[in-house]
Amino acid sequence: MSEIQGRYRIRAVAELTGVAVGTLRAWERRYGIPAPARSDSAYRLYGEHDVALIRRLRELCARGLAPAEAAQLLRAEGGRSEGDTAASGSRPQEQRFAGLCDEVLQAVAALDPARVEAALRRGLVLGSAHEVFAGLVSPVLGAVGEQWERGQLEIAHEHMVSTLLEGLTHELLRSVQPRAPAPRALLACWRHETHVLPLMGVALRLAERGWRSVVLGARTPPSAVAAAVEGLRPALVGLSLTVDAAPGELAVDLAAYARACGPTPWLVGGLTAERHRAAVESRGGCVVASAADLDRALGALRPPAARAGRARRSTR
Ligand code: B12
Repeated sequence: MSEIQGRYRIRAVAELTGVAVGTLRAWERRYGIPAPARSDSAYRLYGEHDVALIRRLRELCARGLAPAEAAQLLRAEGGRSEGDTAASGSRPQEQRFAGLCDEVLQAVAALDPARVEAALRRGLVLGSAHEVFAGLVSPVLGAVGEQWERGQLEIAHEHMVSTLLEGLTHELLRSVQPRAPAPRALLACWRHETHVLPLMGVALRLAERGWRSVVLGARTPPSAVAAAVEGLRPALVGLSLTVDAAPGELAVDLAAYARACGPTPWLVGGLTAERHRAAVESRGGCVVASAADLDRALGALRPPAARAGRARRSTR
């Protein structure tokens, strides 16, 4: 991959972003995004910011926006990439999504799926896929849970919004999954677990970190994890546990999941995972209690591909 003083040539950028060379040239010609520097011999030289902008443009197109609309949106954002947003601290996430969360919740209360979906879709362009999850999907689910506990919403409301959010998060994930040869994570819910949305949040976070997830989804028994580990040889297995298992059952399950993962590193996360830290660790797994924990765990197993990529670049 050709990189000159921290800058990439167009073929390297095509490889990094999955956007064809011709499309990169067309976006620059038509929309001025990005506007790479030029070398003395007039080659385009893209910086990290340019690469981030291209990824964002690609992501918006994959979410159904026409390239011209996506470019207009990026211009309106001031050409900020996701990293810049975090760095500048401009317009905090909660502010960006606050009005929309309320709108979604009102539509949920009215049992109006079309309105829920319309509001959610407006949120899709307000941040990266993971920001949409953290800023909109997760708060909506939390609020629905609270309103249900207070008796303000029925199970029907919770089911309706969960169904819509499942579709939406799968769509988001498709739009940001890194291409091969990205390292692969296998994600599954504990064998009695139906809360699959937390797992989708994990997949979106992993995508942002350059991992490609295969999501097996709800109620995945150890035997299914074993078969998938055998067939896919993932670099990581993630198991999600929201609802506690019956006492006694968990220990048996843990032993079976540990066998299913074999030498593949495995993480357990979710609402009730922390309670089982000692048991998980005694079987060789690792409990992840926060996003920072996940980043640390990923850092520790930073995939061979990335290490090789860095090494390759530094030799030039
Ligand atoms: C939506 C929802 C549902 C939906 C699920 C839809 C779906 N497709 O996922 C439906 C309606 C189906 C449902 C069913 C049930 N639910 Co429910 N549900 C919820 C609700 C409202 C939101 C959950 C959610 O998705 N949160 C959003 C995400 C983002 O949550 P999160 O945990 O923060 O996820 C992050 C981290 O935990 C972490 N993480 C999670 N997994 C993993 C894995 C790895 C590897 C890593 C690294 C990180 C990680 O990363 C995630 C993303 O950032 C909560 C209420 C609440 N306040 O949480 C109740 C809640 C979770 N449900 C609950 C219950 C009891 C049930 C039922 C048992 C009810 C019943 N009696 O039938 C059933 C479950 C049956 C079963 N066996 O699983 C309880 C659980 C209590 C407990 N801990 O035991 C809650 C807390 C409600 C309550 N207050 O009582 N539910």
